[in-house]
Amino acid sequence: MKRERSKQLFKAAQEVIPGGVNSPVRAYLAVGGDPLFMKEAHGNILTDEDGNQFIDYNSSWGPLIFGHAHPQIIEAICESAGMSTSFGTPTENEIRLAGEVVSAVPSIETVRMVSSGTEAVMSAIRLARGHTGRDKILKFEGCYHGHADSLLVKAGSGLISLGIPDSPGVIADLAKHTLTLPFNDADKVKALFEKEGDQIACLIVEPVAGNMGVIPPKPGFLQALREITEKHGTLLIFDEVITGFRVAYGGAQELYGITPDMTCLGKIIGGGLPVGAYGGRREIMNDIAPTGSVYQAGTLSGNPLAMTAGIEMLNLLSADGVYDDLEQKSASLCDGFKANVEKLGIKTRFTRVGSMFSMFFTDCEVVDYETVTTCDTGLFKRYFNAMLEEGIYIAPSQYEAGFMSAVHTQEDIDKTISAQYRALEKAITH
Ligand code: KE4
Repeated sequence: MKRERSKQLFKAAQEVIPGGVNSPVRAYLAVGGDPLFMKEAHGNILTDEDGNQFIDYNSSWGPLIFGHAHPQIIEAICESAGMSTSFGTPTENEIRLAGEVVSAVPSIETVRMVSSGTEAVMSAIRLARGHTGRDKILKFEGCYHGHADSLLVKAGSGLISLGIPDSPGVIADLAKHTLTLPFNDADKVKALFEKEGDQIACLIVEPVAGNMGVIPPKPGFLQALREITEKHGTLLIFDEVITGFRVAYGGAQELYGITPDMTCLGKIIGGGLPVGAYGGRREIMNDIAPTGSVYQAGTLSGNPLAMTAGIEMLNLLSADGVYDDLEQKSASLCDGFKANVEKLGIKTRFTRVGSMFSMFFTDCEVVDYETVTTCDTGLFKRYFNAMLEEGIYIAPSQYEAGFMSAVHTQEDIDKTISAQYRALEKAITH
């Protein structure tokens, strides 16, 4: 596979950008080699700067559930851009997107748009602390909620991939207010709350963990979090930046029937443009400026292009049968992968919730950070590179999710399954 142009670009990028990338996971540190520089993408096909083409299962880390450069979304963005790229004033499309989010997501009565998932979570945490007057927050090891200081404690995604669960620069005086527990262990949550529940402002959780690879909640886990937080006056925050509009139109809270106090969104609701959002019950959200005194602001919050892209994306997603189709395609792909690893006798574990899925190179049941770190990351590294050679693009880390889109065809899926067989054969023999 030719990689000359990407190599040249990576060299040039490192002169002017830290590590040559604008986000660490893109640097391929977990899988080796120089990162591929993409030139364009249409539907589910990526084309890199050397002209190599790939069937894409990374989906820009989740937002592109209707594939790249969807004509309806692009047309709407172009029309919007022609009327200005930003006003810094309220616009009608902010009402339209907020209205669609409010009607779709059970916990949200009002919602504030921001420009990234990190900003959404950071703001929700500040609001929870302001609303409750409490300082402590609880998160789960291996869950990733963006890079706000309070959340860079035993975090997932790029931090696990780089083996740095905590980040330098996060001061101890702040980190000490962030409590962490193993994901999927309700008993430990109950015990902690019995001790200090009255000091905990919020519990934030990815209802389906997507930053340790995909780890579904154990039956009853989310219900237990809801009951325990309710009992202690702690706000339950679902970080649905990945799962929002991914696992169901109403997100994981619709799928599992659990209503949190606040929800953070991102990725899909921006249609690939920079958006984040946080919302919840009116009595909580009214504490946010200008109605309340908890401050949060943003020059490009509610950006007209991002609002337009989000409106079109949710328009596409709200059509009949979209989620049934995503379910069927994702099941077909994962069944094919399972057949491959069985034939080759490779110890793996599979997880999947709707169109987000993972294959772990381990023989241990993966339920939390500790069990997920039993994976053979050396085998994953060989597998990732063999998949690239076969024209299949997956996330460059064992600890990220795979995503199916509505524009993958059965032909793409069949092609992927046979390509994966060859990639696995290569990975286990080197
Ligand atoms: P952003 O600030 O990256 O838009 O969102 C942060 C975030 C918050 N919550 C969850 C559950 C998330 O998964 C994320 C970001 N996800 C990672 C990939 N797993 C973004 C990729 C990257 O860091 O480049």
